[in-house]
Amino acid sequence: MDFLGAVALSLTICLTCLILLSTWKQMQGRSKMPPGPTPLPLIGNLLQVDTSNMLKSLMKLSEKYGPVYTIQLGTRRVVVLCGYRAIKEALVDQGDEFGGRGEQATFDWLFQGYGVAFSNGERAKQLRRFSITTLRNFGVGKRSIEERILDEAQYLLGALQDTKGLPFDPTYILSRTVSNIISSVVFGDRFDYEDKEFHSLLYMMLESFRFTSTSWGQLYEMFAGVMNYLPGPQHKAFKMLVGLEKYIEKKVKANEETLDPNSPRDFIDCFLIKMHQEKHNLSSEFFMKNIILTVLNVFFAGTETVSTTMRYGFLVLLKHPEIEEKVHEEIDRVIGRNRSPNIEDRSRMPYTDAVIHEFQRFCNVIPMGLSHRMTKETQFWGYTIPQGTEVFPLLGSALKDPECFERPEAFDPGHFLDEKGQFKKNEAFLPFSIGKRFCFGDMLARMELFLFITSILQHFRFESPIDRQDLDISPKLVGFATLPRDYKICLIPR
Ligand code: D3G
Repeated sequence: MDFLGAVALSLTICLTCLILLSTWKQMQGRSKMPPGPTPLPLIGNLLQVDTSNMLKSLMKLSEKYGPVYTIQLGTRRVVVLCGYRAIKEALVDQGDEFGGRGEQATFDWLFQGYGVAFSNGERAKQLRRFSITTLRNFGVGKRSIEERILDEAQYLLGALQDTKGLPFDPTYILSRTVSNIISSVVFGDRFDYEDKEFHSLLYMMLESFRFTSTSWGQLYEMFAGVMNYLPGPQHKAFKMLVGLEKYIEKKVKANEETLDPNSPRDFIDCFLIKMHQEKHNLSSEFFMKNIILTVLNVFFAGTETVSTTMRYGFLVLLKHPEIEEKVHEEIDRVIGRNRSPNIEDRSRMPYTDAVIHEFQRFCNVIPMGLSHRMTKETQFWGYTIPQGTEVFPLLGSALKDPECFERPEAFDPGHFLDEKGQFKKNEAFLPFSIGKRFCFGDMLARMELFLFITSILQHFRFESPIDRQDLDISPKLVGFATLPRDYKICLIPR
């Protein structure tokens, strides 16, 4: 056999082995798992999904395979939970078993299992408890954070005045304001709106968030192993994440040099103090890598989710001025024009509260939630799910569950109002997920949404520079996040 023949033969053998190995891995323990489409070797069920809208594809597959099914996404075998009931019975009723964290390939590239959001086991437990306590100590859920939000709202109103009623893209004005709240908790201070470094942090967050929501980003979710070695936009996203990590590392170092253990200034100080207290504990989770990456989790999640929801919400209001009008009416009646809103107003403003809930439901900011993982082999709905299997709770499928919402595809604040116009809860409202790993920034997010939105609408009304008919409120990207289309808005003082 000549040399080329030998090469061809070895390649064929290698490929055959790879295919056999992949098929064997895909089949392992599958018989008792939830049903699902038959995977092909190497690519799994790639051909059955549309990476430009994974939520839609996965919901469509559940019409055939039911609310609990198995899918092979490239190298990952995933159990999909579709609809409120499946999500609740898994994440709440069997919370311990479903409480592990799965992958988010882009973010995992940097996080590698460290930091509060993408970790597992004892690490996740310790970091989560610490983060919740520390946020609370810095006023989250209390009067002091309310005051911080209202102060920031004044800066926001100033920036909005400066637009002089001319059309502008609201993305960065909103993200600066929202980010300053979590920044003052984690870094001890707000940023000036003109701060160039702040702009670059916001750009890095938005761009990496955007990447995870693109078709390419979703392809990376399936084939991270190979795509790490191929050129493509994933490398730009990595660069953005490294930029964020470097900034936080710098802040942590600066805090270390000026630390007074008796008066912590921010979240970072608290973490450093904890690290000191536990320096003799070999199994402590409070070390440098976990500080940096936990701060990055909190900073990122605390910026991008709320600002995307507000940006999407304002586009919806441009499309539906009759809804905006009713919010104005309620603000004028309950708060008036002469004082700032406060959090107690919310319970007296059922319509506004319903509109904000409907923003969150309709915007569906994290449509497939964060991936979970089975902590042990578990029986669920008559199936056996092996330990380590990933689970996608399709939060978007609960938010658009036709059993729970009358017109799931429409924007309708009536979803959260009873016949008397009072606020009506809905158990399928799960934008923050549920169970052991639900979002612990929920209170902060809800406070920000209420106070920022009412502050803006107390002082301004919205106008669209283009014809309302031409505004498209369907999403631009649906992947890890849902992102609205680009638009411009005019804010007219009222
Ligand atoms: C993104 C990057 C790093 N850490 C957290 C996130 C993130 C975005 C949205 C959520 O987490 C869900 N709370």
